[in-house]
Amino acid sequence: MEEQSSLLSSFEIPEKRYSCEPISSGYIHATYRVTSGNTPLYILQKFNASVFPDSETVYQNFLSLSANLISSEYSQYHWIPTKEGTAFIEDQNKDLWRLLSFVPNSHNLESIKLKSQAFECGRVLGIFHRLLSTADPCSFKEPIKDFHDLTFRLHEFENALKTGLSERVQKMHSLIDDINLLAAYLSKKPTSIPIRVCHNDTKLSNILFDKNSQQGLCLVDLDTVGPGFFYYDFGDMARSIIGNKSEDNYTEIRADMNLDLLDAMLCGIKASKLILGKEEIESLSYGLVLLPFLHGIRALTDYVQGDKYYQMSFPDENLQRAINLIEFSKLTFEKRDSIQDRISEVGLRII
Ligand code: GN1
Ligand code: MG
Repeated sequence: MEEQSSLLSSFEIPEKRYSCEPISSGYIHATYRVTSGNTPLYILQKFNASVFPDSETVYQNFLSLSANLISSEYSQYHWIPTKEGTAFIEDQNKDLWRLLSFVPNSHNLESIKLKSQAFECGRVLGIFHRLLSTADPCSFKEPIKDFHDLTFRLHEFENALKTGLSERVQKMHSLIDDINLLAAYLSKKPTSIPIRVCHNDTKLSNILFDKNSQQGLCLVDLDTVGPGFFYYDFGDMARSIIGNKSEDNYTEIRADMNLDLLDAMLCGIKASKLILGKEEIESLSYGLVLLPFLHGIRALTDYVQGDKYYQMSFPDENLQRAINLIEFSKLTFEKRDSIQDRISEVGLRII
């Protein structure tokens, strides 16, 4: 990790002996935890500029967010500039690196076991949206165009089927019926939903908890922030909380979900005092079908195109992940009515 340690001298931080260890979760950037002694202090990342070609937009969005997310938790999460005052440094290979603060005494969870944890996740999501409810979504540029746009993602997928690796198209064939069924349902998009500033990557691993109190602290990994619908952030978080099987669990167990955890997450949103519109509340079960589907389709598109987008740890990872995600989307599709009933019963705050 010498290369990483030497990069640190370019950033505006105290001169100390730091060590860097890789963090393997995350499919886009290469991430390292920077410690001094046993204390984690920073997150160093080799930034994936082919996924985020407009790195300046990512930085500007982070600054705009920080101006709106006024709370003690978010004030601990910052982007540390270089000694020259820039957001990134470039190494000899022209790769960009950036440094973020490690929120003190925080950790993230691999899975949710307790209702109290699901409640905290919902509360963190609600606070994020409440703090941003007066921000102008137009002042946040989309870092990746059409990121959660179903029509665009299906179009990419269909192109991949025509131009991708034919032996891989064969291997994924058994998923096509489910994809068609879900795409038909999802094509009737909810209407009259206001555009909000959304996080757009609210999965469980992006939620920090306090190590001692186990309280939820904040959402991190803000690169995908941009205009969107509340049901995106709800659906992405809920899918990663209530499922019995994470997207990268490649064991044989069947997908299942725990609706008591969904209730708890909804109670957390209610406790955050976030106010939603009636149509937004009615769109939440749709979001819980949409988000796993979108991630599944994207993983499958990448699989068919030869694994160019996501970082992989083994050869068929994209296919395996897509199978998990599409299976989960189908489950939430089949249970959509009881899911929406539970949502209504919680009595979220309505405008
Ligand atoms: C990517 O790298 P990571 O894990 O933060 C992806 C998300 C997906 C996720 C898979 C920019 O995020 O959309 O949810 O993989 N981010 C991008 O869970 O594509
Ligand atoms: Mg991310």
